[in-house]
Amino acid sequence: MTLDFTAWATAHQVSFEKVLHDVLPSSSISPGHLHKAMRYAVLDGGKRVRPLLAFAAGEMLGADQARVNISAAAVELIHAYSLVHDDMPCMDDDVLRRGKPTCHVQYDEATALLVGDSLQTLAFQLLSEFKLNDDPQQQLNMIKLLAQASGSRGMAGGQAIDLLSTGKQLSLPELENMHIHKTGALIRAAVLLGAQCAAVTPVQLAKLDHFGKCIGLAFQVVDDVLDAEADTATLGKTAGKDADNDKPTYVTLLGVSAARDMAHNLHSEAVASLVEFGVAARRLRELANFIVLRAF
Ligand code: GRG
Repeated sequence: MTLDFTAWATAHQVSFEKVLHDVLPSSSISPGHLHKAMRYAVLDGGKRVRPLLAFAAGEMLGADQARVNISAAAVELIHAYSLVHDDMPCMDDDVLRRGKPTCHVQYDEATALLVGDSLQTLAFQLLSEFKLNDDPQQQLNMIKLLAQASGSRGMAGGQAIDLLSTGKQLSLPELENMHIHKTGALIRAAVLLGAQCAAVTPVQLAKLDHFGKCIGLAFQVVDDVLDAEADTATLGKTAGKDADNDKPTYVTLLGVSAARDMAHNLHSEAVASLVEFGVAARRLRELANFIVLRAF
């Protein structure tokens, strides 16, 4: 029997929690305070969208589940680090994340900084410690991919552009450039890292790359719509933050209705790039639906 999407996603979310539990250092190991804070930032929260994308891509191509677990964990650790640093007073200065106090509020700023640093380096430790592909060159490509996606030409660079853009009027291409880096790069990497645990062809990788790019941008457009429309309790983070911080968003630039249209168009483009995978791409299609339709 094939599981419906919710059952499939829930099963993965539950088993992935155990993977994260195992890869994070125990709080009984020194320095226990830092390890406890790392676990606080990663465990028991989040939709795990990036890991689910890695699982969907990996399963579609017949990848070994244990290998995809490690790839997915590496991406989620980078994501968790970015949230911890983004919430700090020197950046977004937020007090609520995943329905609980942010890391620097629960602990302190210095600990939050070290949590982010340690989660980031743990991600690369995992990618280099475990065998993820029979071809060592492919595994090196995976490490490079995550480094590029999270560094100054990826997520961190997007965050830098974001910080500079506060209070400024950005054009649509400028806003797109910011989000392709800040949010899109890691989502794209999640798809590709899941796929690269299998023997994927360059043509397949290019199709998945396009899927990841479209869905990564759609994710941000939807996030902007939700930020403008949903309440704090529903989001588990402070709602209306972008407007309060005078940040350019798809909603401020286009209005809610056109932002939704844009998300729909990106969704269609993403799904179109899965055609050659046929029914095997079912989970990726369902995830695309989930990412975009959560704002409708
Ligand atoms: C600090 C280097 C550095 C980067 C920060 C990702 C990021 C860059 C900041 C997060 C701020 C933000 C709200 C971005 C918008 C989209 C986004 C990434 C939302 C959070 O991701 P979800 O919705 O969160 O997947 P959960 O909690 O479900 O994992």
